[in-house]
Amino acid sequence: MNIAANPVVEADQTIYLKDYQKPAFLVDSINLDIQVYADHTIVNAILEMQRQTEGDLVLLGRDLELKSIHLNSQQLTENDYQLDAEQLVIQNAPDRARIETQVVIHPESNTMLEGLYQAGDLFVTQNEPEGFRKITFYPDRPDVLSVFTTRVEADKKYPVLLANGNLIEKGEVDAQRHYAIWQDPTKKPSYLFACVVGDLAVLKDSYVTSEGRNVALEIYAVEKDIPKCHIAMETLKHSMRWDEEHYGLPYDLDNYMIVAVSQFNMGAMENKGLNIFNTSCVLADEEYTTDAAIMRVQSVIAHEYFHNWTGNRITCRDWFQLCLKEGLTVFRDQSFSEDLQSAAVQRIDDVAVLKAHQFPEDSGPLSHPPRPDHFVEINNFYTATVYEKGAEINRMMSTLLGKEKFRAGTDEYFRRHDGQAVTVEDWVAALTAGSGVDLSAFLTWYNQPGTPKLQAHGEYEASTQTYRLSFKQSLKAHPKYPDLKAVPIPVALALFNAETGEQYTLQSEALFENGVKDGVYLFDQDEATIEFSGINAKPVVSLLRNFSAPVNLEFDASDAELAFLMQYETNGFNQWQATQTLLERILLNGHAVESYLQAMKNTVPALVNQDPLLASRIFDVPTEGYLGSRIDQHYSPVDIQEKREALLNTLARELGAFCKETYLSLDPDLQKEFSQAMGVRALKNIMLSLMARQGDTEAFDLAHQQYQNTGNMSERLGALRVLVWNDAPQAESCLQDFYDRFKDEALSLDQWFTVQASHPNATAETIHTLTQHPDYDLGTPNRIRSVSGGLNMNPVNTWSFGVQHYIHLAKYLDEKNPILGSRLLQVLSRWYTLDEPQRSQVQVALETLKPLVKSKNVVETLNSMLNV
Ligand code: B3K
Ligand code: ZN
Repeated sequence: MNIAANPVVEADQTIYLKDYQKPAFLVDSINLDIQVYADHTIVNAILEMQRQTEGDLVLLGRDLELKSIHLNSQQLTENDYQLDAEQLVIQNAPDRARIETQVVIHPESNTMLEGLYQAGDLFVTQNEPEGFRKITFYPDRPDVLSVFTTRVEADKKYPVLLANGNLIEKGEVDAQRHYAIWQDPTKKPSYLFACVVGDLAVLKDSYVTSEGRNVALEIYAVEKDIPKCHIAMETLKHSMRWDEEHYGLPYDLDNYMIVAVSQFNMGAMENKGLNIFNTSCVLADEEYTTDAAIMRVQSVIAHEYFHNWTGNRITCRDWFQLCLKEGLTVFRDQSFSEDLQSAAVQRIDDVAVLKAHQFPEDSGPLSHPPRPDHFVEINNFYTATVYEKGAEINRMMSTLLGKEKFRAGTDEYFRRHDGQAVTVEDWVAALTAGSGVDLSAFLTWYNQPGTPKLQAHGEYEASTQTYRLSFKQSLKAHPKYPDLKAVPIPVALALFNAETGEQYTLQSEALFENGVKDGVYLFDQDEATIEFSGINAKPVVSLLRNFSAPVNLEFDASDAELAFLMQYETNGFNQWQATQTLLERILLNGHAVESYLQAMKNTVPALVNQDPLLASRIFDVPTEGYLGSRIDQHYSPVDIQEKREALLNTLARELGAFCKETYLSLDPDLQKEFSQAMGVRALKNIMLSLMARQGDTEAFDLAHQQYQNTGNMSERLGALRVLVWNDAPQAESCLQDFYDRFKDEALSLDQWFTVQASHPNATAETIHTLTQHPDYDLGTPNRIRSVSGGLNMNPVNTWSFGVQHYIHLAKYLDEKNPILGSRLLQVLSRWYTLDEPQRSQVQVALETLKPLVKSKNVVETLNSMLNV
């Protein structure tokens, strides 16, 4: 009998990419029989295994109570195998091995939300990356692909019994219990296995693929949430069409199911034909969820659907290759979202996330290459670097190739590798072969950490009408990666006539020889200079248009030139980028605020009518967290906050009349498109918050009216935020009203927690009160995040009383839910950049946590964080 506790990190448990070995045995098929009871679950498994290479037969298993094991019908005794907390090993196994096991597991007490677990009245699975080994003994690694047949049996009080593939049989066991048998025709790795047992309602639809396959679509949720599943269903159909049209990829099964679960560690999971979703990523309804949440639902639905090809049909050889499937799938879902709304705003939002999370991660103790070469706990590597920087690498290659060649490359990838478990090298090789362009230099991006610095310097020579642009790239030294190399950087650029605002055409033979093609220069050395001729006056230059590479750009453009770009740049992303660069100079380098204010006054009024969504983003001011990450020396969060507040107050004062006028003139109900209405709502909320900064009671009245007169969550929450954050007299009654309206709507109630936790003047007492509230629940990650995430919106609060909050959670979750515990602890990873005495205070708090935690997840994160 084997009951292993949560594994303790002993000795060195580091796993290295260089040690990869093929598994000795593959699995042709697996028959699973899962019998769910109230206080235990019995899992019978039959594995038909076949030798592929020399070595032991290794079955991975964790927290399993082994009842029996047979090899080719012979019962094995404890002397026939070696069993420890992680694996069962049979030496000298025959080349064909039929392994039958029976184990008992305990989903009812599984708080880690990994493997099979009970969430309220529902039993669900989460097996990526290594959860399947908590269900049965199996070679639980992504390069073992097998055909799964699953029998699920449970009490009839759970009418829904689901697993991957097609339903081939269902029936009664007795008066009390029933069963269903599912077979998945496509071979898959165990991390894509899923099953669900519960009492759920279903929204049904169908879709006919480009090949004429009729696919039954089903979204399962609790009855009262079914009306909130329509947007997800429409998005699913849209994604299916989009993948056919853009990548030539049709769906391959007769059904596609999605199940909404309220207790889930991340956003969603792409299990083959049976996605499991956090309710926050599937339920979308203007009354209960915000516009931002609706956009997220659309992107996650598309993301999981796109995994069917990039991840499922072609999977990863090992977990070091995680960014192969995640980076490519994020790039695909970002492109999909760019088609749904303003492409510029989608890019702005994606880059804002990259800069706010990935850049700081990559410059701190948790920095790692998009494809790491070692890890202790793979769950710690579902990071912004793997996902977001991984996506940027694909975007760079696609920018360089252009649409047609990129498509030829992806076609070749799917042609070569369908049904296989592959590596990043395989991907780049297929793209190269299909497009005819050698992309092998991009492998460097996958293999080294850090955000490259790109320095650019321009010089204009009037006598020859020549403009010269010099580039230099560098990377900060990294102790673990001494051989850092130059990377290929596609620099999308435009030159503008400073007098007329017109753009120069950049199509000439000479430029082509310089390496500039279709407005993109591929800079792939340490240093280089390019020349533009026929430029009749000193131009204003816009670099990295659309953020064509994930680098830190240092370009000596003047503030006036940035202000010019805010007004005349035709690329919406770079228009926004110019505001952000200017603001960073004002906030961090003491530049004067005037050119920014003037440019805002020149730009915004026209934009408000043309593109309210873009106008709303032009009001972005870099977050305190991002600004902190841009300071090289030690810094004080309070200083940054004061400067940022002062800037916002100036903006509010200068644009006071404009804000009010704009607020009163805009009406989201007059917009036809969702994305337009969303833009108007976003802009109105910004206007309201700027007005309220002046302590203007009229602004409070307007917010109060907005709160009361709307049925839309973005409007209601925007108003509530303004009232609560400014301690308006109406705040208390609106908070109470919000609670009364939404106390039974978990996602809306999460917002109620967040709005209070993110109050700029929140205190330890505020957080204590929220975490003691009867609706606070340590078993529901969304609820934990609603407070922890809200608190972290204010770094001043995070780094003062917040430290104890995160440390306390990490300690508690270390045992209960280490995946989440490790993630929350990472909020503190930049402690070493603080001024004294805060730096030492946080360090002591982290050191104190060290002897108190045991899980690989939290221990690895804590060790890395302290090792700076
Ligand atoms: N592949 C899953 C993530 C699994 C995370 C495990 N800790 C969701 C996604 O990226 O689509
Ligand atoms: Zn993914």
